Amino acid sequence: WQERLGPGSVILRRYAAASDTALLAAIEDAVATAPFRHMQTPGGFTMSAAMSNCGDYGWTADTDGYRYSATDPLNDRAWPAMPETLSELASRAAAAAGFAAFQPDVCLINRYEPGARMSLHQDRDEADLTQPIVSVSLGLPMTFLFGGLRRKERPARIELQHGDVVVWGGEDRLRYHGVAPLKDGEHPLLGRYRINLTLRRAH
Ligand code: MD5
Ligand code: FE
Repeated sequence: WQERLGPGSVILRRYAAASDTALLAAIEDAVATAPFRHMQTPGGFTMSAAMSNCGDYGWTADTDGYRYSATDPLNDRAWPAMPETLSELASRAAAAAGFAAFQPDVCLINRYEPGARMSLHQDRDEADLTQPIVSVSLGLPMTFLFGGLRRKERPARIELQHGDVVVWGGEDRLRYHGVAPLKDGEHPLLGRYRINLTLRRAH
């Protein structure tokens, strides 16, 4: 079932639940080549979520800034290819939310353990901000912080669970957002982790 969050954003509850084992197999495959790592921010902090990517590009952060890169800075090799199960799920979800013909070229894989969080930020490293972003939550439940177009606006708190997919586009594409510190727990498939897949069109 669908819940509208804003003019351009929709939660598709449990949309990815039936594909969970296929998605996890695809993630395991990707991180066998491009392992999870904690990136540094330009401000000198270490991100608490561990990250990897698959697709034509990968999102990276280091002390020089944020960018999309065609190769993994850990080994200078191409990122693992994006599995079709992933790109197909994202295109279908985007279409269900009203964005036709979304073809992601990056999947950022974020892995949170209890206590890990993501502070309020905007996603603006992509070339075409009219393209939506599709995010898939797997594992432990979490509280998503959905803010406004200005950092100072107090964010709404939205609970997301295993299998929930959110499509963010249109007027909501540049909203400030973040992830509250993950609570401890045990998920039958993922143990003490939440994994978020963020599918985007970078170029
Ligand atoms: C997460 N990841 O749960 C989120 C899911 C990131 C990130 O924020 O940058 O890796 S993507 C949530 C998102 C993307 C684009 C716009 C909006 C939310 N929004 O307008 O709220 O790991
Ligand atoms: Fe973000």
